[in-house]
Amino acid sequence: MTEARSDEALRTQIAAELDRTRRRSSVLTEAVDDGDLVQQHSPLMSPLVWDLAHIGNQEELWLVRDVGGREPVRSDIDELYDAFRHPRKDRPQLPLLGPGEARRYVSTVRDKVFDVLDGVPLEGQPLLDSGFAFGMILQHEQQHDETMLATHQLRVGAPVLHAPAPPPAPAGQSFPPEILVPAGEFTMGTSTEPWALDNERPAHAVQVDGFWIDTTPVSNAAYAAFVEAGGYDDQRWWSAEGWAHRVEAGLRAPSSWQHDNGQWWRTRFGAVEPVPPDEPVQHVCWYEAEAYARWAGKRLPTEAEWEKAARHDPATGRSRRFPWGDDDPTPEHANLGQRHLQPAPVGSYPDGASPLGVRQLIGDVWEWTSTGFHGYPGFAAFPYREYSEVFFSPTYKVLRGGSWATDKLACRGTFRNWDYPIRRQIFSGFRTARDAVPGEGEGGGA
Ligand code: AVJ
Ligand code: FE
Repeated sequence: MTEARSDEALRTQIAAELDRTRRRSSVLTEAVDDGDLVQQHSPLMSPLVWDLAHIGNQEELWLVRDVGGREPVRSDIDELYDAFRHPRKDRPQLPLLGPGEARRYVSTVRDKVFDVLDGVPLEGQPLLDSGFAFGMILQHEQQHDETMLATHQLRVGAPVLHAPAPPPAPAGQSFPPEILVPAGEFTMGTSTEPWALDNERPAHAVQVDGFWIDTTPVSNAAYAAFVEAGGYDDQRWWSAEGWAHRVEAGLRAPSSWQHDNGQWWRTRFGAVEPVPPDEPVQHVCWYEAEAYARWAGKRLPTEAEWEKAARHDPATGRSRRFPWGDDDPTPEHANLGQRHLQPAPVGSYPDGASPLGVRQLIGDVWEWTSTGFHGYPGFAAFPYREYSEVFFSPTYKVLRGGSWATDKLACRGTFRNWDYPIRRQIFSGFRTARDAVPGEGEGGGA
């Protein structure tokens, strides 16, 4: 491929991804009426109309003004859509753009962005190399699409979003419940993935002791056993902060579960249905995940353990982009991109397994790790401190792997998400791990 050809291909790809991503944002904001768009469905979330105009405002700031060097479209509204100025709970009271104005605004910005994309070099400075700024803004919109979906899940009312259920897990397969990852060094993070965000960089060697990790995320059936064994009433399984939160928030089961007529039901995007036993549990907070793990005689994996399980190839010693290799995700690898509106049953996606056979690390549910959000050795904020650096703190816990609601561009083996340990409106689940006993995990590396 000549350079001119590959530059052209990159521009075409960026344009296609911008269109594809905006179609999803449109579905999520056109599914409800104007009243629903401006209303706050939960104090944890913004009104959907805020997310929409905020998507356009970030795009304007970075691509129209910074990369494109163009005049502002609307410099008067920057302050309204600055996430650091107004907490989510206060956003409905702001003089926000209305639904029609917000739609016109994002489309005016987008027209200018296509014009900028036509003329700007996609190399020569870090913000432009490989189209990074466009990749960053695409991922930003996709992240807000996932946030808007969490708002839809909290919204009360008749269902407005529809999608086919994921296919059942392949019949007749067998796999061990947990997998041994031998001790040894691996490469964590990346210095080469073109659209990786600052907190994923740089690549660095990490020594990891041998450990066992669950082959799949923890299922609803397994989690219900914890609930029914009285797990929410037994302080032994909870950390001090976890127990205090359990009591104060009155937690009894995952968010959206109710027990009725001898079985568990859940509300999913406005529809009430039995909790499917084989699906990964979701809408649990870090404290619940921690308590379940302790009850099960396990613990949460560290972030390094999770990434080693997901990326390390023992045959070559290198780290892959994804568990299955370096190829971009397809529907055979993982449940991503809001193709379905729920996780796939545990044991799905054998083609997406890691070299050692760990499944469903990418997609389905975000997985809580035991690790606080921090910068890797050699971290440098890029292109702005407010994406990651200002959140580096042990009070934010790292989640990995993306959910069924995460776009394939906004998720990879190195991608890091974070949230407070009490949050569970996100599509969060987990898997458990335990130390290898001496002798089990030795000799695999070093
Ligand atoms: C990476 C998901 C924690 O939603 O707060 C969106 C992504 N940053 N706009 C968030 C983000 C700025 C971020 N998370
Ligand atoms: Fe944002």
